[in-house]
Amino acid sequence: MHSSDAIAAGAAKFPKPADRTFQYGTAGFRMKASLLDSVVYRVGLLAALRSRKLNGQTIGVMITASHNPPDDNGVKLGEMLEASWENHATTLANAKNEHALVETYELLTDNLNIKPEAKSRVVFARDTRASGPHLVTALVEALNATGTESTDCRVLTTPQLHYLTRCINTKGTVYEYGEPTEQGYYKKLAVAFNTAMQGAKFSGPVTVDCANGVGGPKLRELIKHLPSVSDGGVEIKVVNDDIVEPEKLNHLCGADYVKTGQRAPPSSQAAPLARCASLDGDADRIVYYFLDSDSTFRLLDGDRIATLAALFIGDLARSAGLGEKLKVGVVQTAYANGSSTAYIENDLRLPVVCTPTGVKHLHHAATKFDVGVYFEANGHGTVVFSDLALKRLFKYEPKSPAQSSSLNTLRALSHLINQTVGDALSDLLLVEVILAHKGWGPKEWDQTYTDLPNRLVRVEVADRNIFKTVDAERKLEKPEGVQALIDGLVGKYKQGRAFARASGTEDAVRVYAEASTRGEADDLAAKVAGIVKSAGV
Ligand code: 16G
Ligand code: MG
Repeated sequence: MHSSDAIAAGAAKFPKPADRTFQYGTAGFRMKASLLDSVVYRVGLLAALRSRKLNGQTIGVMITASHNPPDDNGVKLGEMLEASWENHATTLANAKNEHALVETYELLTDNLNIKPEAKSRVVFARDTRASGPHLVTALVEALNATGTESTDCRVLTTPQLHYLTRCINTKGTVYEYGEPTEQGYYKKLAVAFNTAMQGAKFSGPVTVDCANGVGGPKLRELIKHLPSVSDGGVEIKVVNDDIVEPEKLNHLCGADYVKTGQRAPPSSQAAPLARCASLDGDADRIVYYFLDSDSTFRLLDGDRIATLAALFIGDLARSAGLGEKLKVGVVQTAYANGSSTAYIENDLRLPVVCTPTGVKHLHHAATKFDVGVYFEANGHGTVVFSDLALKRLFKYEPKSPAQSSSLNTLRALSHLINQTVGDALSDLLLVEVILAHKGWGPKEWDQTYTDLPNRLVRVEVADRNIFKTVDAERKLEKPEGVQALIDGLVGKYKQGRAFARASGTEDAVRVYAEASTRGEADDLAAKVAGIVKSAGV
């Protein structure tokens, strides 16, 4: 069959719901799984186009809705798409029937100078949601219709799929990333972890809540590759790893539950001062927390992981003799607590860059540093080493045993930390390594600086799209006059800071405020929310 006939025939099996308009956002497409058939089919077409455009480079496609409820699902390309390709995704998804779709597909092929005869290759995976296997059939239909060579990697975490894609695309080059298998992923992490742990010692277990998602079985698999507790390994207690009952996914557990509600999952049995961590539904996000001696809940979020990593890596670079040659920098968003930014700038003496929300913005900014540490407060993040930094790191001849030991740890970290995207499993091991080296429990980690009290408010308005931001989302440009009102308020609060931005994933505007006391932060947030509400009607 001619490919356009095949594409039309496939599309007819997965018709677009007439009353829906879809948009490729920061998290790809995400919604009720029952609405996604046509969208996934069209993302399959997009992946084929993208791969042909890149001369047969392998493209990853992930079917997941991360921290959303079990009935939702979503789909996104593994790489971080440029805005123009997000628009192509949106255009394909909204073509109203199979004829319009074929027309759009052919138009894109022409406009983007894509050679229809070029090879296209896709690898894909899904999380543990019940709707996953059915959506995979829509994806496969599109890949077959476009003559794409595809590999079904079945159930994986999002970062594992990113890992595989990078391994495949770098195989046989100087940038070879690793063995392109799931086992290869565990082995790489385990070897790096063992090396990074030399000279350090664990105290006590870490309990990891896996949100009843794909992180559960994958963490259990990873543990099999790590040294046992009797051999000095870290004791990882896995909880909330039920993937048999799909309705349990992200229910009363997981990173989003913990971060949004600032509370431990009700299932948590951890004793005071014991380390706890929660992953999200596709394991690309992690937060830590603990109960203080008086049983108050203390969150160690993405800001804390970033500051811990920047502190440790900055010290290692200096003690390895590479302080001048490895410039460490930190990337945050406006949601980062003001105290964390002050700590990085004033105590760690490292530069901080602020970007708009969304992993791709942070990732991009982080690649500008030799070693770029980036985390969103919600726990998405990683540390990226530039090619030049890696070259310096692996070429450098240590001048003393102390330099040599720091150098070994730093080299191991460059393998342990997932370079493709934030990875909850890799980040977990990174934090464990650092705490073990420093001999710190969660309390010592928490005491590095004191968070400013803050409040996040969700405001529903008639049309959130009228709220336009500038300056990395820290200022509102539109509606006109609103920013002046916010500025007028903020000035009245000690250490006050507030901003409002339209959510990219929900139909609402989010308001963030912080100030020197709980009462002031709450008051400022409520007043800014009031301003947004009146501007949004
Ligand atoms: C998406 C983003 C996440 C961001 C969140 C903000 C990726 C992979 N995910 O989940 O980084 O924090 O959106 O949500 O980029 P919001 O726009 O609703 O506040
Ligand atoms: Mg996620």
